[in-house]
Amino acid sequence: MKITEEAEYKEMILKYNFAMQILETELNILLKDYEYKKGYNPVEHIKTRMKSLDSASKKLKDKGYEVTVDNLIRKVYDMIGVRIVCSFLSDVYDIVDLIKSSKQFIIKRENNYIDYPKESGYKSYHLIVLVPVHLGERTEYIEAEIQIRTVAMDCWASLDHKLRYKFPEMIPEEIRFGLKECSKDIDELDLKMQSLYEILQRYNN
Ligand code: 0O2
Repeated sequence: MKITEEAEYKEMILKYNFAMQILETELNILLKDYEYKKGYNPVEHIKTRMKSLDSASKKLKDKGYEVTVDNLIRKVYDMIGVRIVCSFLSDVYDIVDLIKSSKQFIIKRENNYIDYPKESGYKSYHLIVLVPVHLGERTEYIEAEIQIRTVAMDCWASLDHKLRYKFPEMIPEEIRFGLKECSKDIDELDLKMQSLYEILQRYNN
């Protein structure tokens, strides 16, 4: 994928890399502090990535926008993406509250796709945050998307993602139906695991 404003794109990526480092550091501090205070680490794993130009360009085109640096900045909210995968449902909400309580980010938008799943069956909690990057005298606020979900939701999303690659035009109806059924099964599994976790906590107390 070609972008004509090469210098602007390079400058944008430089700043986005700064923002990604700031975001990673701040999340690390928040989560380590939480673990120290609660004596419990709610995170199974974290993945941070910068969206490729190809993938961002495709997203712009799919939405009917021209591929320009300005549109990458204004229309692609997840150039920087962080995925936090937790063991239990309650961990997801604890982490959402933790991030919302941080003075380092501004919460621009939140999408609760757990209580309100997407049509596909996709479930996850999304926070779009603004990360302040101090560049000499000025501060720029750079958008990043944080996805928080359980291991079970992550497993579903990973399969769905693979199928979207396999069937770029349209996932066959029987597979789409199967995926929606799996999404409901995952609901049940997460609720059962949550109950077991609560019983375990009672034993610990
Ligand atoms: P990738 O490859 O994961 O980066 P909008 O807010 O509606 O203007 P956007 O950004 O599509 O536009 O928002 P949305 O719907 O909240 O989706 C953002 C990201 O959530 C997606 O990024 C996916 O990572 C994930 N997601 C949303 N819906 C689904 C789904 O049905 N299945 C899976 N597997 N993931 C989903 P990208 O850029 O689409 O993909």
